[in-house]
Amino acid sequence: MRHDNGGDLLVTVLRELGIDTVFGIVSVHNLPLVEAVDRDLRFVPVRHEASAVNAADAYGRARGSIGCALTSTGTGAGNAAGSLIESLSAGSSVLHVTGQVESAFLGSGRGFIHETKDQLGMLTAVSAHAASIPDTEQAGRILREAARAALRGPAGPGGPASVEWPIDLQYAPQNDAPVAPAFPAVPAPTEGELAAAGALLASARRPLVWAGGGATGARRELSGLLEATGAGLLTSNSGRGTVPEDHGQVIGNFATSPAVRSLLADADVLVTVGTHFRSNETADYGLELPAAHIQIDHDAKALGRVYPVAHPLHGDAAPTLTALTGHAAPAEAGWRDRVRAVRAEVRATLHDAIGPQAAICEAIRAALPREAVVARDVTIPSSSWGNRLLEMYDPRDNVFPRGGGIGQGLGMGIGAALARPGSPTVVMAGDGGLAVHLGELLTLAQERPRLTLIVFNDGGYGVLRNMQDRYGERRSGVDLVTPDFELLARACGLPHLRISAEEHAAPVLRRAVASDGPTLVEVDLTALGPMKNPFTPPVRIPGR
Ligand SMILES: Cc1ncc(C[n+]2csc(CCOP(=O)(O)OP(=O)(O)O)c2C)c(N)n1
Ligand SMILES: [Mg+2]
Repeated sequence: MRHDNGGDLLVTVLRELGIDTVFGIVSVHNLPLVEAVDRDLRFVPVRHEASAVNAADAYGRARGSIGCALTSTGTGAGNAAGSLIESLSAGSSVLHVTGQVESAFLGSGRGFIHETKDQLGMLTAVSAHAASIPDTEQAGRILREAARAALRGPAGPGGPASVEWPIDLQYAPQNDAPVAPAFPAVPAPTEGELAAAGALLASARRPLVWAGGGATGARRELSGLLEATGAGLLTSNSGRGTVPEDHGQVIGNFATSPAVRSLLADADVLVTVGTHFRSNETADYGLELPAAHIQIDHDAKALGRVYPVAHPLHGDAAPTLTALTGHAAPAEAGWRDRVRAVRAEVRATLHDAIGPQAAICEAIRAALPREAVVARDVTIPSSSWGNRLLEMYDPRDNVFPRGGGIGQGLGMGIGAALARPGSPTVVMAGDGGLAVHLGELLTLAQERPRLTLIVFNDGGYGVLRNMQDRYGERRSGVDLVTPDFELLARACGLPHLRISAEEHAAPVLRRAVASDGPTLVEVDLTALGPMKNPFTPPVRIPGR
């Protein structure tokens, strides 16, 4: 099939992927792509390429599929790098298409506009897959292969895929022979491995399960295992919502809490599914887990990488869980109740510890429909309660930077809100994280999605301020000038509401979430009052 130019071909490929909205910044090095997308789909002009990738990433996460970002050559592609690192860390699916200088000048060092040294090398370093389009015959194949590589699934863990496209080739007519890229074989454990792991599971009297982001495709299967065994479910942050968090056996993202540590000490078998055991979720790998450990992962390298494993099962989560559940037996009497009690205890303890912020947590949940995205930047309210206490019922609603980089929440929220226009989206951001990409307030004002942006304003990088206070160092680099958010919102044409006392939370959030457009809700943390103890992050300070 012949296409008039690269833009038309890109639209064809995006339609195959179910993508209707693309994020980016227009440039002389992507004009044909942006024009075709704007004509046939929806092009969202964000204000920084990093946000284009964040928005595309969250668009994919919110739909359980893939998003697309368009950037320019050189600085534009470089600006995207930090957010590609986030997507790489998350294994989330982004097709990033960027420009390149005219093919005649590639690598010539003549200073062609936007030319950069080894752009493909840079993209290779920050993407799961990177490729250059060399001619007008192979562009379709290369774009489809990139999308396939980006998608999580039997083919691999997924991640960002970057494609650079010389501008002369973008303008040229394209020949396309659509062929679906072949999928490699799905790994599966052997019958013997399953039987041995199954025998251990059958003997379990006090079982626990731990689910990570690799389990999110196995929602039914995971629920089935909980039902058959009476096991409690711990999750990483990424695994949240795989089984809805109002299920009585879901303890959730509380593994390092004292009550869960003692539950883990009493458990006799642990089944883990698709998790990295990241440092923040295992107290820097110091958390103790049962030795009778069955681990399921479709990445062979993950098996036993962090914790010793008695039964490594190399396979896809859903079929492997189904096979394993066939061997399961009910836990001892009382274990299910113990799990429920721990579930209630960890929640009550955290609720109490966060003081007046608990009212905001409750008000967000009460204002939102059951299925709605809550995108979270790296701010104390996210790290303390947003990542744990605020219930999630579907992993697609649970959007946060898995690599922990600040500044990505608003871009992610915009992408998620445009991916799911039928429901409201909430963004939780700190004043510091929001400032990183403050320009995206203008994207918000322009696109007007159903998005409530909650800014937790404490006049600086609160979490680092707390660390410096706690460890007795001077305050360095943590106190920030923050804007008058009411004036700022007005300047952008955004409604502004304020929460400065617990009793404001419910009415303000109800009103913001019910609106059919964006609202900036500022939480005045000084007026609201402190948490019981200043929050510090779960990181080890070397030497202390
Ligand atoms: C890209 C990046 N740069 C720096 C950091 C270090 N960092 C982590 S949290 C944080 C403070 C964020 O401030 P704010 O958004 O206001 O949230 P608060 O801690 O005040 O609640 C900083 C600077 C980071 N995580 N990511
Ligand atoms: Mg702050």
